[in-house]
Amino acid sequence: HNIDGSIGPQTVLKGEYLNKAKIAEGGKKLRKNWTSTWVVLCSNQLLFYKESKQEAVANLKPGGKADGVDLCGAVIEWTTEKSSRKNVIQITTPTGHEFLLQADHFPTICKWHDAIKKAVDSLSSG
Ligand code: I3P
Repeated sequence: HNIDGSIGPQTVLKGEYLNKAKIAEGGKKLRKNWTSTWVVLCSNQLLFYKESKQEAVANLKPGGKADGVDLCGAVIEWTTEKSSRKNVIQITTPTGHEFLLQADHFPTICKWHDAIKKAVDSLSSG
């Protein structure tokens, strides 16, 4: 995010509805609450929108607001322990934020895992 909390112009790599749960913030465990969220992968961050895809797309313009996670230094991994659900990936940030993303359709979440991993890897090598 920019200094004013807005999102500047950036490359959108992928956007899709996924189930999302934030399970820790700043290393502190949170009560799990799964919500269907429009998730957008940009080159350096993951954005979460509670509203519809249309509103999310509109909000990508400068001045738009979204809940986001900086992918620099993030760790992305499959997890079978953090949820009773299937097809769950976990994203952990260096600041101790932990998110779970899930889709019932395995190929869907597989593509997200690979795309996020690629984004994280290119940030560390760049
Ligand atoms: C949670 C809710 C979640 C579940 C979580 C429960 O209960 O059922 O769906 O996570 O399990 O604690 P509540 O709504 O009362 O907070 P999963 O669906 O991912 O299993 P957990 O405590 O084992 O994380």
